Amino acid sequence: MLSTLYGEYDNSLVSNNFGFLRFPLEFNPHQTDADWVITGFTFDVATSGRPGARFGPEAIRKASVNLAWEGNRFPWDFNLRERLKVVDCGDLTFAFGDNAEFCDKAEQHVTRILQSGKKMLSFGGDHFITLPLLRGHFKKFGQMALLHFDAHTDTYDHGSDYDHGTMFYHAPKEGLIDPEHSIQIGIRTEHDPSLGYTVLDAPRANDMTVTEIVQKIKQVTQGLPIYLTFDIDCLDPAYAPGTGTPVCGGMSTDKIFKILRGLKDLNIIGMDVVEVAPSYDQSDITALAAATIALEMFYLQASKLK
Ligand SMILES: [Mn+2]
Repeated sequence: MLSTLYGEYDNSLVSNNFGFLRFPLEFNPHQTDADWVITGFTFDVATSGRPGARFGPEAIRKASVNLAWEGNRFPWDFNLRERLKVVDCGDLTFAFGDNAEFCDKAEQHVTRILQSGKKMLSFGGDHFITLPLLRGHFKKFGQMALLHFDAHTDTYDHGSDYDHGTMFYHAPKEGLIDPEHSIQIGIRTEHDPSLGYTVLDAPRANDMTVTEIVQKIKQVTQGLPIYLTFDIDCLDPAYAPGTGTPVCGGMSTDKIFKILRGLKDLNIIGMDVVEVAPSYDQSDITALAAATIALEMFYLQASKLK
């Protein structure tokens, strides 16, 4: 424990330099009155292709500074800061190379924050981080519906226990999520339809209207708390080149924003944005997309409160 201007904090859990959207940095988030807590997970050793998503949280926070000036974000009619209290607790620290330790530490961190009555938005890191995040959320919320935006279903059963293509094969086996109430949107790689997930593949989602997609999401996820996970490669590489495994034929930022804005009535209890790898980015386009998606997620949550 160190003494600081702000009291004592346990610096073995978190570190970093500046907060998303200039939200305050708070190393003791569980002790604050925040509604939502941001954490970065700089873990990318479960990546199958091009690594580098460990630098995602830093890139997203940096890009978010360009979004901080707007009072009422267009097209919303209120100021996020007046409705929702958000703090950023920096990045989780862990011993690099010890994946089991990372899982334990991530789960403990989530558990502690949720137990203190807050909700979490997390930045990856590769998509593997969602598995320990789901384990932590399960302890508070029980079995969840997964609302999953991605080019890949990540339901493969090959690879190691620490593979960013396997989380949603393992999560239902651990009882964390119910595939029958879960939906995967933007998929454009091979997958096994027998696993029970509803898949709105990218060709179909691109042809459907936003209203039709929102209706489908509501219909499938009905009845369970929803965990929202957003792999930035759901977006077409034109909108998100800076990611480990980009796939052509994806979705646009415009359509994604409109879908997110339609989810106001849903009970979304946790959110993440993963797989931003700034080394492959151009002009911060991917980091800006991820930062804006996270901002829209917060506006969505704030829009429920009046
Ligand atoms: Mn993916």
